[in-house]
Amino acid sequence: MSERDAADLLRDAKRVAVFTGAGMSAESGIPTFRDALTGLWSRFDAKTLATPEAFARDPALVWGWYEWRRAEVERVRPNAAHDAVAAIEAHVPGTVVITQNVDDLHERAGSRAPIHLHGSLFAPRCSACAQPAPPPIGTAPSAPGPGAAPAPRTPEPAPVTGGPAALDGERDGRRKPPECAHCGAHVRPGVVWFGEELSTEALSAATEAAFGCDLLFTVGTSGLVYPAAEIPYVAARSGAAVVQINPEPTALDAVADVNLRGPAARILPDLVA
Ligand code: BJW
Ligand code: ZN
Repeated sequence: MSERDAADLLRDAKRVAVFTGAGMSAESGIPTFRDALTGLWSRFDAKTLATPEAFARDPALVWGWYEWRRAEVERVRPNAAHDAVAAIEAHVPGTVVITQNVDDLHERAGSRAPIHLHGSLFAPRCSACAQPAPPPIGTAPSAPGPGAAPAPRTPEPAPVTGGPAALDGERDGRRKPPECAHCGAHVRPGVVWFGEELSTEALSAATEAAFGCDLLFTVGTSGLVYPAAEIPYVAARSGAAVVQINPEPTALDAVADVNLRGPAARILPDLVA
């Protein structure tokens, strides 16, 4: 099946779900995780930065890394794929956007209430009492230096030496996390790390949307991370058509009725044109 078939499916759909991953934001300039040369996990070690154990071991390293990523997201704009998703929402009432992304680019493109399965860079909370904390303001550190992770294939961004980022005990992109106003414990990034449970509310809402849709787009995700990667299977099992948009083959190829190979910012706008 072709792009034309996918556009026909969209035209006839009554309830659409759009399941997105890091590839959705790639053309805004935000790196994916697993792309071989440019993915975050090719430059940084997930175990050292994206687990609860990492935060317990070195909170300043982990907080600094997420602050750097938050600042990168703040510097970029939604791309044509985010705009196209917002256009689908505008044309097909009841469309649900389910994202694994921790950026806010869907919201900034006009999507109303995307479900953030893996949390958000903009919703920090207390690591002990879970109270939400105010989003940090001000400059962010550069990416962590050699203490953070090996850089097997590409060089890391240069570590900060001196300047404003060296204030408050910072070095190599480290930044001391704020303290919770309620209990004094460290504030942590509001994202879902490996080995952590997803929000029950978010996962239930996503599962319900996948179960109830007649068309699901899976866009820019490798489909390797569970339980999020179940979502297209839930849709397929309930009888929905599944359309995948990705320049590369993925683990979700088999569940997709239509595989459109190409960048999201080119293919999605064509479907809604
Ligand atoms: C383009 C493009 C363009 C490029 N256009 N496309 C079952 C089997 C095996 C393992 C497990 C399992 N169930 C659970 C696990 C363990 C684990 C897991 O899945 N591990 C696997 C990796 C092996 N899962 C967990 O740990 C989860 N928790 C859990 O299971 O808890 C259980 C529990 C129960 C009870 C008590 C306690 C616990 C949590 C997973 C959390 C994932 N977190 C991260 C980091 C978030 C914070 C942060 O941002 O730092 O989420 S990891 C990372 O992967 C991030 C992403 O959301 C997620 C998915 O990545 P995504 O979006 O697919 O990106 P990539 O890079 O993989 O793919 C990008 C794609 O884009 C590629 O295909 C490109 O081709 C494409 N692309 N340019 C379109 N222009
Ligand atoms: Zn607290």
